[in-house]
Amino acid sequence: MGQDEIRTVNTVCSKNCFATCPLKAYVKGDKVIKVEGNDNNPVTRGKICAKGRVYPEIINSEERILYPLKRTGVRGEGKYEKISWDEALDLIYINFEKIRTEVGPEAVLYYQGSGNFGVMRKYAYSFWHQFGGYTGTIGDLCDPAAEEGMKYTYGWRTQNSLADLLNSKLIILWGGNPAHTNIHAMSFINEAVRNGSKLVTIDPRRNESSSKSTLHIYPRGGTDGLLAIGIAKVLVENNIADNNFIEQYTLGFEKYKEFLKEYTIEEVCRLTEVPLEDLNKLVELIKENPKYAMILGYGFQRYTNGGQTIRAVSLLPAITGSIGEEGCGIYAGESQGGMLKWPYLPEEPTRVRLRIPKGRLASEIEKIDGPKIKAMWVEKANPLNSNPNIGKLKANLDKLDFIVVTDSFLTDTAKYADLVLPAASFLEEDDLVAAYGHPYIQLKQKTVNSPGECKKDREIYRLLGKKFNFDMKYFPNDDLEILSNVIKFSRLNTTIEQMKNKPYIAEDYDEIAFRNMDFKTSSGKIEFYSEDIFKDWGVNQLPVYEEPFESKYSSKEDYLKYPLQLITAHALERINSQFTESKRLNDIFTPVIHIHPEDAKIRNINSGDMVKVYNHRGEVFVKAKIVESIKPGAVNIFEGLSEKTKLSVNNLIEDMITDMGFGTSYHTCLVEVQKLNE
Ligand SMILES: Nc1nc2c(c(=O)[nH]1)N[C@H]1C(S)=C(S)[C@@H](COP(=O)(O)OP(=O)(O)OC[C@H]3O[C@@H](n4cnc5c(=O)[nH]c(N)nc54)[C@H](O)[C@@H]3O)O[C@H]1N2
Ligand SMILES: Nc1nc2c(c(=O)[nH]1)N[C@H]1C(S)=C(S)[C@@H](COP(=O)(O)OP(=O)(O)OC[C@H]3O[C@@H](n4cnc5c(=O)[nH]c(N)nc54)[C@H](O)[C@@H]3O)O[C@H]1N2
Ligand code: SF4
Ligand SMILES: [Mo]
Repeated sequence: MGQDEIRTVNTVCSKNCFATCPLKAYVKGDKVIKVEGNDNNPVTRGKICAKGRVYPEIINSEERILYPLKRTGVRGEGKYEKISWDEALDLIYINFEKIRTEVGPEAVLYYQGSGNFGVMRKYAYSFWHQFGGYTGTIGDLCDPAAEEGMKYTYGWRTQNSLADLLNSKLIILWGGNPAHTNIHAMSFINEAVRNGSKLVTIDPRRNESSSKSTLHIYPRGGTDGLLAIGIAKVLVENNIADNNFIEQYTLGFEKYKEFLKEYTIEEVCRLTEVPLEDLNKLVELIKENPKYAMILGYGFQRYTNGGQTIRAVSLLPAITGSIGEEGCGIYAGESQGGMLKWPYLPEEPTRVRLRIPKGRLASEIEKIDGPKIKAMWVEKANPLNSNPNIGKLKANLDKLDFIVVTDSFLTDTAKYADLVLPAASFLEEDDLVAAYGHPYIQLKQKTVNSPGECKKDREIYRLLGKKFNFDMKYFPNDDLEILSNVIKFSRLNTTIEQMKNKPYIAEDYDEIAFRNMDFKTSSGKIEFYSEDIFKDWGVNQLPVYEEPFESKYSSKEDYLKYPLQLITAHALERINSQFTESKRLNDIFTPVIHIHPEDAKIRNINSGDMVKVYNHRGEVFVKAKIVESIKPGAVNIFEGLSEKTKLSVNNLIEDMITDMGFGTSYHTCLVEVQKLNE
């Protein structure tokens, strides 16, 4: 094919995003010149977001790292010299072998983030298992509190198809912002509303998805569990319940009913700061439409009480039997990811130490019992931006002997590495990607060769396998052959050839979740009362409300100094810490802090003023934007802003975890805001 000819390649956006859009990439020579949506998936319907459209700019960016880099300056300074791959592999070998033999393999912390999804992520274990062990992380920065909370309540997480939202008369969107984070869900919500469905949104911000809602409830951050208890109390006391459903399919309702009596509505309204009138309006809507769809976002689980909150909220539909039919149910995300089985896993060594919760990385890296962490391998992650308590994390990373980061860009974390390895971009590799916002598994096809000396993570491990003299049968070299074997091993009824044009969906996929009322809890029922949750996590069997660990009531002294609750929602123009290299996106995304007029007034702040946002952990500087749409007492800065812009919001946030699942409690955070230059 001539250099001027343009070819198209069907591929997939494998970023950590509910949407997982199939893409059509236009390639000229060895450059991707344009990306658009592919209409071969009935959920995504050819639509992509602005981030998808700037991929050519990102993958052809001049900021990309093209060669292995060895640090020459002090950590964080970003001074590096170019070295060869041979030198880079030698450096890794010398450092890792020394640590492995002198201290033990657990002294190496292997840290994998969510920068890029696909089954190929599992290739890493061909190396780490043969290394004899490692220290790994548990839990996640993302949604494990919800996963765990749902597991003890419904057995697992699944949802009706997004298209089934069109059958709903009432949609409750709770703590989610699909206009930013799940564009296909938002399309279906908008369509449902156009067809007459009512939308209720619940968020301390009237967020970007609430413009069409008939009712918006503004709870105080972290109090949604209590709000759900209040709603349940009014529903139950007014007998707005499906007693047959409760009898047949649930466990522990009598105990739950008694438990509801321990709360008064006055107390619920006082602590959640939701007016009784709003709570009653929502109850009225549920009374009119007892079968409704409830979409659970991830925002309200990012508190120390996140798991119990998910339990309390997700139990509401069970009261009116709003499960297992058309037009109702809980949308909590889904994935066919578990269907993809990896055929190349060496036996797990005994010295794997899975101990560090990602959300507590800053503290635990130092505190861990047994061999101390001496080295760290960071892949598809940017912990010095994405994880909480960056100040502490930096101090602790500085104590390590050797840090390797594989990335395409010199991120805040890469600047702390001793060795930075140039990673191929997600469009330069083949993979199979299972979505978590729709039920399809899609083939991501390589579009172009990587520039410079960039390598896929998988290739890097293969080189290391050779260097360490490991068993090479676990390091296969042909991507399409690997993926073919994954398909066979996972018994998917498809082939690579078919997947080039058609996404895969399991034959037994059901548009209606729980149609057969098959709840995979111990009792086989929806559990209002869970013995297992007490046994496994030591929390109450009932979804008892506990105040978040850092709040106006639980940390009164801090509250006097830092009286605003910080929310760090996800931005439209970012996927977490990614896309900061796009000029086109930076031109339309101005980092700001959203603050309510009342809070701005007492601080003499006007829109556009530079302010300092601070607490005892750190400070960031940002422009103020006064908005009526945020609750007084709360402020919001979108997460994922890099240190380049002096905006690592995670400087301000404690590394605390959720009550179950080892999730991260990002929004459990008090700050003060001060106008600069006064
Ligand atoms: N454009 C874009 N899309 C993304 C991402 C991205 O960064 N950018 N990230 C992806 C990832 S990794 C994830 S996990 C998902 C996240 O997807 P979402 O859950 O939709 O996003 P969040 O912004 O975390 O939280 C949603 C909302 O929760 C609200 N919130 C905060 N505290 C509370 C509370 O106490 N109660 C209630 N009711 N609401 C609260 C926030 O104001 C926010 O509007 O999005 C994915 N998609
Ligand atoms: N304050 C606050 N912080 C948050 C959140 C919040 O709500 N508030 N949300 C959190 C959530 S939900 C999540 S999921 C995390 C995500 O945080 P992370 O797991 O750190 O994920 P990303 O920021 O998406 O990407 C990390 C890095 O991966 C790199 N990368 C991409 N593809 C590849 C690849 O194929 N190979 C290699 N080696 N590198 C690659 C990117 O260039 C990027 O630098 O952030 C969290 N941080
Ligand atoms: S970032 Fe999300 S919405 Fe945008 S193209 Fe990728 S998967 Fe689609
Ligand atoms: Mo996430």
